[in-house]
Amino acid sequence: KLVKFDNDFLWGASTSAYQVEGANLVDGKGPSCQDVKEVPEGTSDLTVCADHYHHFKEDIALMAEMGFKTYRFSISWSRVLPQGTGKINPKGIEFYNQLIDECLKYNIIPFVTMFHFDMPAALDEKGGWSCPESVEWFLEYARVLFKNFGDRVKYWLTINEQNMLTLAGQVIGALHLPKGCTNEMKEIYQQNHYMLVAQAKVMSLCHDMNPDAKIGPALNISLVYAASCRPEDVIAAQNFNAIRNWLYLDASVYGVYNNLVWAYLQENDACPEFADGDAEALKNGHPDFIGFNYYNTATCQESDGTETDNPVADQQTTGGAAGLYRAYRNEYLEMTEFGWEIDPVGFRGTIREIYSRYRLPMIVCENGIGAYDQLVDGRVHDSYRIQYLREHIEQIQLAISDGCEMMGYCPWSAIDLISTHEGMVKRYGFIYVDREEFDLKQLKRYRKDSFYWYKKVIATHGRD
Ligand code: BGP
Repeated sequence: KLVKFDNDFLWGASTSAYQVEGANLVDGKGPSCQDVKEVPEGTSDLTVCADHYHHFKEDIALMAEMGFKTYRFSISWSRVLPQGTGKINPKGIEFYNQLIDECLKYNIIPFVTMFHFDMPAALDEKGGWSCPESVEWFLEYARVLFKNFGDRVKYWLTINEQNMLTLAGQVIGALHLPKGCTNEMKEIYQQNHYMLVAQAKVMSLCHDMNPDAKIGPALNISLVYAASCRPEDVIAAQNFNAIRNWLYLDASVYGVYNNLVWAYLQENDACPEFADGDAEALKNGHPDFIGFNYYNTATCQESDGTETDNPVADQQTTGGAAGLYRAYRNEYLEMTEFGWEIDPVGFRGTIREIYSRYRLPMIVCENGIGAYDQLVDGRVHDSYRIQYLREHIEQIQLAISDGCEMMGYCPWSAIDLISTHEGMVKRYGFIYVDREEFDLKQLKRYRKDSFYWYKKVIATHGRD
């Protein structure tokens, strides 16, 4: 029997600062690693994005019109601390104060990500997450956030998609290998370790400074299928599951390293070094909920000892690890225009698996379809988006009926913004941003068909 969505279910949507705000060097903001990286040909730079920085009132009014109960956005570290540490930028604090207050004006709960791929350039130059000091940098930044916004922000997300950063951080442009690095894998897992420790310490700090606030990770979690019922394929799928998903959640929730991953790291001489107090810090930090992004599933077969660069098995991660698993194209699944597999049923499976392992309430922080939307006579007929989201919402309802605790759903994205890889052509929003007539003062907003549809979904608590 299908269980209804609770009246307090948090319907909303997501954005991230560097992809939506624009104004990237305005009002004292320091550059982030995203601002200084070379803009790949055919994509868009970050100077304007959707100019949410100047349009946030209009944007939040549109979100309120859709009936949002929450808005998941991120704070730009270098807008608040232009050098990453030290001097605070008052204009940055003022901007986020206004953004938060604007949400609260409409009873929209701010759900705030602390770090979404945009390390301040000043810290990035020093090595970013490769520096042991990065733990302290993140703590200092967190203190500034909790102190300035903790009276009104009750939900925090630590690091967006730490697993994607570890598995594909160089592609995202937010993780680097220091010059002369000889053991790439060890280096990457050391950076991952600093992030895990930083996150654990920040969760503890949050509970100390704002006892009524709730905090959790925002990972990209997806079910991993075996390509067949051959036992070797099943073992390969378990390996990838551990490397892709459980490493991060086991560390955040239980404060321990996943044993399969630890064995894999040992075999490759890539175990991270623990500083004094790290093990304790990991144990002490506890999330109140699990935030996760879901776009698609992954499928694996036994490794034949070689690597494949098959890109379709998983959205952003590589084709496999020699000897452990090999990526496989799942022939049962359709793909988006951008080649991402679509798997609503796998969404239910993902939710079930997370819940049975960790028994914590969950919120979906991202889910959606990127497409070449067309604006015609002021309308965008994005029936494909409606279909995609409807099918995924149905699976959440099934998962709730399975007994899983779901707090909310924040598809990607509230409004069109810059895609991590494709620029503005790959759109996700309910609200279309017209950058065609590139009049930067205007960047006119249009309600897509999915806007009206989502409004109805929210008003009817999940029925449309
Ligand atoms: C997630 C990121 C987002 C977002 C989304 C869509 O991994 O957290 O920042 O961009 O993926 O990806 P893309 O923009 O590459 O289509």
